[in-house]
Amino acid sequence: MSQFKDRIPLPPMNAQKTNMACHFCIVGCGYHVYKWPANTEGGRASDQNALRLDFTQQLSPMQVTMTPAMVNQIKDHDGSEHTIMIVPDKECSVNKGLSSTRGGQMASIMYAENTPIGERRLKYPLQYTGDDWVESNWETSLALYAGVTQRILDNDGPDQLFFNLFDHGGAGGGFENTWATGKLIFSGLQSQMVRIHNRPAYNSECHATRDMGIGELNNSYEDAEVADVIFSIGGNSYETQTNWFLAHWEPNLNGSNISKKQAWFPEETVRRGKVILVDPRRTPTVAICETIAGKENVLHLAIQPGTDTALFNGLLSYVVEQGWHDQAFIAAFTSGFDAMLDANRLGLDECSRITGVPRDALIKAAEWAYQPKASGHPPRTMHAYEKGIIWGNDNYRIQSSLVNLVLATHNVGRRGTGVVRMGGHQEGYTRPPYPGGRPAPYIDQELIKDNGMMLTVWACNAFQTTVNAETYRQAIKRRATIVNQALAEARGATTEELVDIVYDAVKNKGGLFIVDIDLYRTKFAEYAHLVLPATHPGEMNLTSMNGERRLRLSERFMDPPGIAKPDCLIAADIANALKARYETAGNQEMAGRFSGFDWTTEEDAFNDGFRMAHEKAIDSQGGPTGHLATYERLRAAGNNGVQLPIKEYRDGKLIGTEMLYTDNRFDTDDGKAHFQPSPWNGLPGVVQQQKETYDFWINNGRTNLIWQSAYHDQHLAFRKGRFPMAPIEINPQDAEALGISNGDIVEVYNNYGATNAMAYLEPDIERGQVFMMFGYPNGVQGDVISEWTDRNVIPYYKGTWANIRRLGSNAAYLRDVSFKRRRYS
Ligand code: MGD
Ligand code: MGD
Ligand code: F3S
Repeated sequence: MSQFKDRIPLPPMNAQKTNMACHFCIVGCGYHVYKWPANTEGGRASDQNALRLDFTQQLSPMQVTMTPAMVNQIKDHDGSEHTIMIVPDKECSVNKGLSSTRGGQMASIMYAENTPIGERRLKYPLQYTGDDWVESNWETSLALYAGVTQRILDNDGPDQLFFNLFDHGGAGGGFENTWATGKLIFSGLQSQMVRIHNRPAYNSECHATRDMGIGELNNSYEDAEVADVIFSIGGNSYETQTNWFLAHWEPNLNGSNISKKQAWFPEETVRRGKVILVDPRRTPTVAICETIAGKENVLHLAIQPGTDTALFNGLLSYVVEQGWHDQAFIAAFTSGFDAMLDANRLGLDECSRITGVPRDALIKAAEWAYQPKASGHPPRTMHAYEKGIIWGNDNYRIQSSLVNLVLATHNVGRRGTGVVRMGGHQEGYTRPPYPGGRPAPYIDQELIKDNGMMLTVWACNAFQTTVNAETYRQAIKRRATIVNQALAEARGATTEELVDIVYDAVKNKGGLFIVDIDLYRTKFAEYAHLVLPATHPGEMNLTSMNGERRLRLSERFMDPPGIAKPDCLIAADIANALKARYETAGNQEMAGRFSGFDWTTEEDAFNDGFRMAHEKAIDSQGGPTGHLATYERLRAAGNNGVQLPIKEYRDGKLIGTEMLYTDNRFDTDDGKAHFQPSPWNGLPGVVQQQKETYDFWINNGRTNLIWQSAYHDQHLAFRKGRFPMAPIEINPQDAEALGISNGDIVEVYNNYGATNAMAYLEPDIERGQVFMMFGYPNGVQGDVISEWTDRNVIPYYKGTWANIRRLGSNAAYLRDVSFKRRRYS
């Protein structure tokens, strides 16, 4: 935490200045990092500080965004102390100088001694002795890791080696780290028993749209600025992709962008942007859109949970009846339209009955989004979706229905359109091909069924974030304890003897040997046997791309805590340790599988992976010219980076691609976009049964202030103080019926499990529904979610019903917590 409470120190003119894309959400806002010797400061005159702003006079509004949370004091390994400032970059086209409540605190979450974050960051490898933790070193830890791995691999094969593994960009991801882990696990170990950090199998969140030929990040943020209509489905963008919303939706919705639209589309009728939001909940985003755009330009379709497929099929059927589909485009560039329409046709009355959306509102949505404009041109409608349908009722089917509607109305490949994920993290995927099939194995269930001997948990925490989480935790804890009991008997054992002991416990007794690689000792790590300390952006160099495929390099500017290492180099260390063991054993063939990790820096991993990926036909969106991106060129490209795929390197600049599919060639074998039948089919059986049994739909997701499982936030008084427990928003009338007041602790329970939360009375929540923050350390919503998945093992996180009862209140919470509404009204 900054030592400066009364003022913000200014960076002196000679402060070191580097680039950093915010490592939290997909938007990847650009920031500058200033670093200078502690106890020196810049002056207030514009020629005395590195911001080059004149603080001797009142600055104009929004000239700079700068708060005490953007400053911290750090110490490097050589003992030198520095002040750091991380402020948003005005020249970055992504955020245009804006920060969010999450990114704006990046300086505060950097490692600094004598702060809560500093105390809790992992500094050294930790080893469990069976009943206690001891600090260890890399050599001993890697010897144990490689020893157990080798024993299992040789005797039982790769499918006994399980992984919970990140696949994204930003912190705990990035091209360097996905490549290194992929090369270790898929090429070296050749295990298919891998799940992704946020879902229980190795699959895509967007199988359907990809199968139809459309990658999920196909436009630019600028397209949201010039769209006639933004059609937002299952997203709460103000809270979850904040600066995409503020810097790009808002200028369209508040009408300030009309001249830009006129310049882009001189032939067409242009108007202030309208927004349609599909969400069973009246989200803070809906409320804010009404303030920005005026209620007359906002249409909130408060559908019944899980009925999006019916909505899109109904809209499509109506649009075709009206003749608003693009027949020429369909004929020339797509296939399967007629068969799809036959399967999906749904009358407007039936659509209204299923979705609960009034017929008039359905017609209004269709007219706004698809009826030709006065100039005769079809509207430019950008469709943006996120977890409300990705974790919705049958991911594959919903996405098929959505993309069918988009294709029929040609809302892809034209500026001002696009059918895109709003996104979660930044992207940063580049790996050798996954060795398993599709559907991939349901890893959580395999572990619950006592399969697998070793589990590596890498930059994720399923204890707080998976489905059916209570059952999952019970299984893992039970199996971890079997190994603990064996380890507790080992006294004075060498590493090889420990390998024997662990192997016996996992082979013959049903145990599970667990290794967690993280920044912190998480709830999951508490049940691990080895914990390895990783670094995050700022302590390492890292490349990622944002939601408009913008590739940037976040530069290392400080040393990591203790002997923590970048994930890519941890993966390399593991590979090298295995290689050495196989060489010692005289097994050159196996040693060869772990070769090619002679890296010393993150840049080596980048060059081996992202830059060479094109030659190995790997899905990195780097395209055939990925090799053009070097660290040096990315450093020069700054926070605006380059939008992948890169077209060329010309005049000292990387030239990228703003929009995909402008040539109407899609990512299929025949180059055509493929319609897919996806008729409405109701809720899954287990979920329908819950709905009939319990009183409340337990809707769940994110809140502006908290990032994911709160891995940093839980250590920050400002965040934890705001939410001491997972908040659950409930309608005041429902609350009254259950005797619940603001701040009461409630239990949420059903046939899968039970969890606690803290009640917030919120009139915008429908009766019979609640909204609970997911993944919190103090109240895990996943405990009450069923194990149901779609055909590709994508879960239905948003679909669970349960009962709620009041447990009581906590006087300290009541004293400290604010119950002010979070909605604009
Ligand atoms: P995170 O908090 O993102 O949660 O689920 P997880 O991925 O399990 O976990 C990141 C972990 O990595 C933290 O422990 C953090 O300390 C660590 N970490 C951060 N940076 C680094 C790094 O650089 N290196 C290493 N080694 N570790 C690092 C999130 C998941 O939850 C997501 S993304 C989604 S979309 C799902 N959403 C969802 C939902 O909507 N509802 C419900 N009920 N459950 C959900 N679960 C899913
Ligand atoms: P969620 O809150 O998970 O966030 O970003 P979002 O998808 O915007 O869910 C969005 C909405 O889905 C909710 O408002 C919910 O009411 C709605 N919903 C639930 N069921 C249905 C349904 O059946 N149909 C429809 N149409 N909607 C439904 C997620 C994104 O956020 C992700 S994936 C990550 S990893 C990041 N995490 C994150 C964070 O942890 N905190 C903050 N503040 N921002 C984040 N940004 C990213
Ligand atoms: Fe960070 Fe920008 Fe998202 S500041 S959390 S990337 S909106």
